[in-house]
Amino acid sequence: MGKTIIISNRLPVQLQIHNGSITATPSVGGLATGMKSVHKGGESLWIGWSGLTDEEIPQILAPAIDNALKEQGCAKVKLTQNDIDGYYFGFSNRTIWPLFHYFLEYSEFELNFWESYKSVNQKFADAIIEQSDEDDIIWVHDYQLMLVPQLVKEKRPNASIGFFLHIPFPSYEIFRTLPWRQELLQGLLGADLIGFHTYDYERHFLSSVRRLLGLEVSFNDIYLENRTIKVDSFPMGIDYKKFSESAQLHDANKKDKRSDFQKRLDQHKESSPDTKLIVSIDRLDYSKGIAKRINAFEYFLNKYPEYKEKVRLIILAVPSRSNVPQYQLLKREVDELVGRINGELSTVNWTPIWYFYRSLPFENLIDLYTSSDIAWLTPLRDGMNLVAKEYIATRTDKTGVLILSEMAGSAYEMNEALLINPNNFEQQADTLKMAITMPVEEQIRRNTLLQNRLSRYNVETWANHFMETLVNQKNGNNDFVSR
Ligand code: ADQ
Repeated sequence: MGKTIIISNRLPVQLQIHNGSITATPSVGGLATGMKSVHKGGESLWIGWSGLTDEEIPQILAPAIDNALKEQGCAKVKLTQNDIDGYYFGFSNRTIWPLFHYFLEYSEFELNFWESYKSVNQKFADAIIEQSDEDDIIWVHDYQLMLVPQLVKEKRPNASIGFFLHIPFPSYEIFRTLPWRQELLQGLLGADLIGFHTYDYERHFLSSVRRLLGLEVSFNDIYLENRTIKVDSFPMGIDYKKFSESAQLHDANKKDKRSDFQKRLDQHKESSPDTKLIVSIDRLDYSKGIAKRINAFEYFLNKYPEYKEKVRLIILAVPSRSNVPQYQLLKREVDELVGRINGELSTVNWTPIWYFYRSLPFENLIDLYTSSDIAWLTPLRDGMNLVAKEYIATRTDKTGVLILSEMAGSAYEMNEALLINPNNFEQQADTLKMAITMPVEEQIRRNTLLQNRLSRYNVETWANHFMETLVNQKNGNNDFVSR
């Protein structure tokens, strides 16, 4: 068995050019953390885009950048601004993202975007082919790179190729509206193992393979002439230990060690001990249902006015894809909604919504999770939703209530949360009331079960499970060929 190669759109490092010198710092995102056990120094390689376009990299610094990346076990794919506009902001985020999240009306079927997607996927495949040997294990991540498995398979037929989709795979009725539906499926079928977060996404994918390509599918195997492809669900976990230990440390911190953000939250608790804090954290993305959540909050306050001044909604929205028009529209909508509701309902002692539009450091994320009585997450569609899992992991005393949309992949594993339909305001108003009044013993009972499950199937288990299945699948196929 050869080395392991991981491929994702972005490398798990932040490059900084300062006064002609380069620094590459590892990023702390969920995927980077999850792959830690797979991406070990010296034994593996991570290929992806560095975050800087060719135009942004001074020629003279190119070798230094390559060296800095190499030290982190990374190699970059060279992309131009034009590539990023067409492949990333175009096809990935204006065609596939809305379509796969069931926002058919936002999905743009632009030939130029598609051409760019094909050419950039080829660039990724070329980089892999250049850096790989025959018997390597290659793990490709996510919707930006769905053509890569086939492009690599053609040149590296003996490599083990896995693909994992981090977003939902839509039902056949949605997927078939895409003009390049066959090409995308063919691209994925270059893999030996194709993974999804949930059994439903897996089922939707298999149904599209059967109906659009007419291939033989049995249970979760797809039969090709000379090999079989395994399709399975691998629900992604979190770095449970990191979140629970950070929360314990946070709880132990004395007053002088608390962050300014936490001090403000403490002040709030002290001045209004009866007011419940409800938190929601997402990228500012239309799939996360942020505007609907704000409307549902207003509905709740009108239905149960006795909770005015007794609850506060904190919305942390992380800026995302802000040069895609739909995201700009959403930003305006959320700004206006928050302004209107706060304007109409605030009193001298109370502002119903605290809205932060920014990315916060990890320690403030922990401040928010640990200080909030309720987490309210309402995606209209979400591949998994790791925030739901992170909130539960930080509840060291096991109190707290999670209200979670049924449309999130994580809802399948988190039955003890209060599951809601984000389009049903009546149900959400009643559920918020239930969460506010839930007895502590009931909270502890639910969170104990959730924490046990999340700590067992964490992100490392997830990555190892995928890798083991990939290797087994490849061994099985080798037997198949030699029979
Ligand atoms: P996302 O759509 O980004 O991920 P999510 O799974 O919730 O959604 O992950 C967000 C991550 O960002 C969390 O780990 C969270 O801690 C972090 N984060 C959020 N706000 C932050 C802030 N202000 N500052 C710093 N960090 C912040 C995509 C899919 C999901 C799928 C994941 C993983 O859309 O459905 O769960 O990939 O596969």
